[in-house]
Amino acid sequence: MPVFKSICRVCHGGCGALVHVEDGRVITVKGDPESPISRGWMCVKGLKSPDIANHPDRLKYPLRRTGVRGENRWTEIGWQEALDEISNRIDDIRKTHGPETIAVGQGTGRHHYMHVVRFANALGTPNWYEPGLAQCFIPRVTVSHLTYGGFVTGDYYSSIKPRCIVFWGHNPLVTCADGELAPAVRRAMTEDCATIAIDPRRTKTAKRCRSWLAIRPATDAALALAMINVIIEEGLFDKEFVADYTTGLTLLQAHVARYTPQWAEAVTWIKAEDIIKTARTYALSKPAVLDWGLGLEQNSNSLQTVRAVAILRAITGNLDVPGGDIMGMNILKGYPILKDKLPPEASKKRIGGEEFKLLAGWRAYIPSAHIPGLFRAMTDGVPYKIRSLLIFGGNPLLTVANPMKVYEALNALDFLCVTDLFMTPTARSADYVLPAAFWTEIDHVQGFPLVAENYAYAQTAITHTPECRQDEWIIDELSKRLSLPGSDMSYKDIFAHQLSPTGLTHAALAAKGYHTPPHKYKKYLEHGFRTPSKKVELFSSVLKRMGYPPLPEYTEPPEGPTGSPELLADYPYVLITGSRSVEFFHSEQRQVASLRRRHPYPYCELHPMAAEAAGIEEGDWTVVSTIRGEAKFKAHVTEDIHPRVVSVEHGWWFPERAMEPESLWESNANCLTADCPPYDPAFGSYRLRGLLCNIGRHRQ
Ligand SMILES: Nc1nc2c(c(=O)[nH]1)N[C@H]1C(S)=C(S)[C@@H](COP(=O)(O)OP(=O)(O)OC[C@H]3O[C@@H](n4cnc5c(=O)[nH]c(N)nc54)[C@H](O)[C@@H]3O)O[C@H]1N2
Ligand SMILES: Nc1nc2c(c(=O)[nH]1)N[C@H]1C(S)=C(S)[C@@H](COP(=O)(O)OP(=O)(O)OC[C@H]3O[C@@H](n4cnc5c(=O)[nH]c(N)nc54)[C@H](O)[C@@H]3O)O[C@H]1N2
Ligand code: SF4
Ligand SMILES: [Mo]
Repeated sequence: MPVFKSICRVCHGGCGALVHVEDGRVITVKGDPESPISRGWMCVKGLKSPDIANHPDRLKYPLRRTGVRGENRWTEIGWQEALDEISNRIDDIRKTHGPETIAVGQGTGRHHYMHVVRFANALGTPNWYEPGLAQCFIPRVTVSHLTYGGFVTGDYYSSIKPRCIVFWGHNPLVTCADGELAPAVRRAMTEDCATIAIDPRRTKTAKRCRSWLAIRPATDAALALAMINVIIEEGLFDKEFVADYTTGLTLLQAHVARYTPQWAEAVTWIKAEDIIKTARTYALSKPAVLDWGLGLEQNSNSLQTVRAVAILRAITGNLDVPGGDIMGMNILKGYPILKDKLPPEASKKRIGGEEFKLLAGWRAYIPSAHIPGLFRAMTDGVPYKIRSLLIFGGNPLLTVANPMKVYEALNALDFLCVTDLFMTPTARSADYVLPAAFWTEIDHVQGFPLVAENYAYAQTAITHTPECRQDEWIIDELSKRLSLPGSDMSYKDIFAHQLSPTGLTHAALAAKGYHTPPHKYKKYLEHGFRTPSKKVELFSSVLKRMGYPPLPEYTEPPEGPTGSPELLADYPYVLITGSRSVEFFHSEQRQVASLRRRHPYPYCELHPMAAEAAGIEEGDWTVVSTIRGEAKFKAHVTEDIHPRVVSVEHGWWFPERAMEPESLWESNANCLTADCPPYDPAFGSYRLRGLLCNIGRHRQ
């Protein structure tokens, strides 16, 4: 049986895979022991790739809607017909109403991510989005750039191992997020390493750590500020690095004086003595990695939370040292996203641009539209009506807050086109549905970890599902029909552009597997940090200029025991949503029997004390409610969660009951979350974690 080497992409990806093929179909997928990163390991989703690739429900032909919206009646059509008709509709709308009325959406971290951004720019619409962004990764990426001039990741690859790792709102042993693969993280968690997890849940990662700090959700900025206070007051900071390579220590010192560990204890629910101990351990055990995750971003104080945490790395001198937090090498040439093709007057029309400057303004890392505003503009027409949405792999009915509003918005569109692997609830509302290629069916070049790009790999299409096409091909075909700028350069031409600094061709890299040049440490010694002062900006000159607080501040979560005490009697628990499980990627794979058997129901986690108070037992169906709505989950009663916190899974729909409209809301975590203000003032992040909820037994 022929075996091909490739890289799994069921999640953000990165594990080396050996793909066994028979009659053009993937038969088995196994870990590639020669991968320098994953060394033969793959998670269960990756191993079950054949069950996804060959699933009978895979979309196989372009579909045109024949029934009313959502009725699920379609005609199979050919690609020529589909592409001609779709490009005609897009052309009509852009000519009649303006290109900004066409929104372009996609899912998280897919192979075609940058190609979608390129397409939106070429089309002349400022309104592209993906459901993470302000709620995921963009705060970390942007803050790293503002503070240090580049993105950082933990150095899990050096022969010098970290002596301390802090996992902050992050569970990489389950999530392998953004190319930080679990086996590399696990290898770095040696006996001599002081490992600390800051998380309201004792996760798989936390269970392997020496200490677990069960923080109150959305109060991480308070903890980070108190740790900065201890490190400065006790003189534990790296005096040489701080003096030579940072600006603003004196201002920072005065600013954090009020954020004492005693103050933070009341805010965060973590004892002052534990805060002091954690600060000392992190500052004194060098080198140290501070590995941050999504737990810091899904709240309305995301900028300042991520900034406070980012500063800890700099004052302890852990930046770009072996075994510390390393600055990305960015070994690939930047993707040609045709930024210059979006006229300035079009950029000004971006929804949210005036208000959320670090998400949607010109200074944003990749400017995108504010999601709540975008969906509102589909129904309300404010500031103007969004008439069309083209989605390349995204399921906003499950992954965006307030799905009932999203549903209303999708139905208010003149034109919706969705490209996906499966007929999702979102796709069912479309006018056209296009069948996407799976990861074994694509040609691609990718740098990893995402944004840092310290190594790279290439994929080639190994198998083929007859009428399925990779998203980049679909975009190129639409671009040609619309005569968009850049349509003379295909996605395959772009491989050479991306790889030009490496001297490799796509074919050579695909044959070689990974390109892992040695990491250059302390790059700042040559040309400083890429910030206006060429130093790490503890006091951010950019934020000051933009009118945001230049030193990190704590803001109480607007909904919570302190922010909204009037709600406490009815909603006594703090809610977090969306902690990942290994079997599923967001709303995906619920139709894959081998994975669903391992995780058949949506779960909520609650502490035995909370369960007892509500009369709930392990396995009971439980209703979780907030002031916005309710959803149903099976109870998992566990001591591995703070007694006052309830955690629910996100992304749940039931493909086996897809035609029952009510089933879409039944266990949809986003019926509980908040798409309404207040948002983070710079990113517009809305609240998916750190809300108030109640729990009760579900009565049939
Ligand atoms: N309540 C709550 N909501 C959340 C979160 C949370 O923690 N809590 N997390 C948020 C975060 S961080 C993110 S990033 C988002 C993710 O949100 P989404 O990206 O919308 O999530 P997915 O369910 O992965 O949707 C992707 C869709 O793309 C399809 N797909 C997979 N591969 C391909 C491909 O190659 N091409 C195409 N065209 N389609 C493909 C899948 O079948 C699936 O239907 O969810 C957000 N939503
Ligand atoms: N299997 C699988 N892997 C995935 C995904 C998936 O859906 N499934 N999604 C991918 C995506 S898009 C992303 S963004 C990453 C996310 O990857 P991670 O950041 O590693 O993971 P999460 O599980 O979303 O959240 C991390 C932890 O934050 C904790 N948490 C919640 N609120 C708070 C808080 O206020 N403060 C603190 N300190 N912690 C808090 C949760 O309990 C959770 O354990 O995972 C990626 N990988
Ligand atoms: S962690 Fe991601 S890349 Fe690795 S096997 Fe699992 S799904 Fe694939
Ligand atoms: Mo994400």
